[in-house]
Amino acid sequence: MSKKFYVTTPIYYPSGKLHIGSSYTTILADAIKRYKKLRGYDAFMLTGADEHGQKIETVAKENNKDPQTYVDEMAEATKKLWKKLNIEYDDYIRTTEKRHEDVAREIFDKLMKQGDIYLGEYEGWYCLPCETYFTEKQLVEGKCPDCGREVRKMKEEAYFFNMKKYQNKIEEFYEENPNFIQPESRRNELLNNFIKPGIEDLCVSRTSFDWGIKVKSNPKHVIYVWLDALTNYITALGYGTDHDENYQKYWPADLHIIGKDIIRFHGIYWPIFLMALGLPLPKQIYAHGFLSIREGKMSKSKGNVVYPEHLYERYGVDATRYYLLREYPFDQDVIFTPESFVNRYNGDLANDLGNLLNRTIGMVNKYFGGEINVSELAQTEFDSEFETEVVKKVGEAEVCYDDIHFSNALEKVWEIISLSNKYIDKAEPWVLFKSENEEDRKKLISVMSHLVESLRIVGILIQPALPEASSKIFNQLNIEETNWDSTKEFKADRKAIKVVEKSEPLFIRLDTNEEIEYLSSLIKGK
Ligand code: ME8
Repeated sequence: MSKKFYVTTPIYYPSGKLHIGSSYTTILADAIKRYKKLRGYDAFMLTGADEHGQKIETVAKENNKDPQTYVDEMAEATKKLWKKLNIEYDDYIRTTEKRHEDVAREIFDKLMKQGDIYLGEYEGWYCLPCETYFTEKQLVEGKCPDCGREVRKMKEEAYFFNMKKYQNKIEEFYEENPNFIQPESRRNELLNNFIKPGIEDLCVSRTSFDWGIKVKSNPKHVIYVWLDALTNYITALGYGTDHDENYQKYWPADLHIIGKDIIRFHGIYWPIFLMALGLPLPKQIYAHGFLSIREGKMSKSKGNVVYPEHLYERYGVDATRYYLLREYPFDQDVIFTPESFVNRYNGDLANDLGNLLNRTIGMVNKYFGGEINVSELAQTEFDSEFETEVVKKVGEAEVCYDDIHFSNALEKVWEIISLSNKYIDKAEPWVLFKSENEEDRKKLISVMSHLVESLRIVGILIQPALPEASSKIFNQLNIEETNWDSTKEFKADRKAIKVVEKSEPLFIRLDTNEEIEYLSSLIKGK
């Protein structure tokens, strides 16, 4: 039986349209799932929507909709977006679904019965018009940080989770599993700033609003949105029901992908909830940095948000995926700039990769009428070095993919592309073509078959990130052998070559100034 790999994204709040930040998280999860599938894993990807809570209730009201209608519409729109971005998720969980609500309610009940959740009193600064509690620290000059009005100290009955009980257990777990949180800097931050100083008990119910899962034994309380939301990772798999095959097969998650904003919930509370339930903990959590623009945070009210539609409708899905996966460093924030987008597109995609394919197909047609019998090839002096270098880069790319360093993995793949373009310049096929010598003709066959083989390898390596471009390469070069392991051996005479008559450009070159202007207009704001 093949090994399994379970990867998740956060379940996003449907409080507004999703921008390219959340698209990145989802694209990364999809690329990882595709990669694992290529490596022979039985890979399962989960995404979904976090549909309860006061914020959603309020936004629905602002849209003159009841919350359920509002979240239904948002879920449809989000699923459409993921389809457009070629996200191959296996399940889409919504916290308003019965399959989730029933199990989340039981989980809360169980935790209460076994004494992990107790009834206490919540005290904080309450803003009446906003119906929200704030801590002292959150107040701005003693007033509500949202509306600026007076707040008053209020108390209400609330349930709490006894986090303190798990203090030692979680610390031990962190010590024993140093790779649990990636990148390491975030792990250390969490451990030193939040865990070691002492974890406070967490308030896990609210009585101030209605839109949520009601506590079974005390329905004036709704379950705190994070306890509700985090359990999605197991409820989606059928945990706690009599059809829990997916739970049995896929849990524990191999990787939760999240943004750095929600690391505390995933790195501390989620493992503690699981410990309390006696369930295995996820194997790894990867928290990526945040995407912003030069001016700072993208913000709807400032009107300077880049939505994924802006990119994929104009530049294609693969270019959008490539940009995000290539530009995002593993352990830092990233800034979206019009210049970097256009450079990546024109430089990496249109010039380097697009031209390599285009040139190769053009030459096979011009020199051989589109078909070559590769059994007649004669090595050129550049071949063996080229082969060795490509195989080395394949190995390096693989290590990066395994470590979820996608940007570095793609960098390695582009090094293969660059080696291939340099190989053309060195081998000078146009000179070999002009020669009357039979040996030169055989060398020309070798050059062409080396180029086709390197494109075959590139086509396989880019599959997780650029699924469309990859299949276009395979189609245009008539390539059948596309399994990952076949990239480890450079075999120029794999198969007789037969290419399309005219190559279809993978990426049409952009007018740099025009596109920079277009992209700049998106982030100029109101
Ligand atoms: O937090 N850059 O949902 P959410 C990069 N419902 N990524 C970004 C981003 C940015 N500027 N903005 C958002 C929630 N993200 C909860 C999650 S999970 C059990 C519950 C991405 O809609 C990033 O992945 O606010 C971040 O963690 C997530 O969206 C937050 O999404």
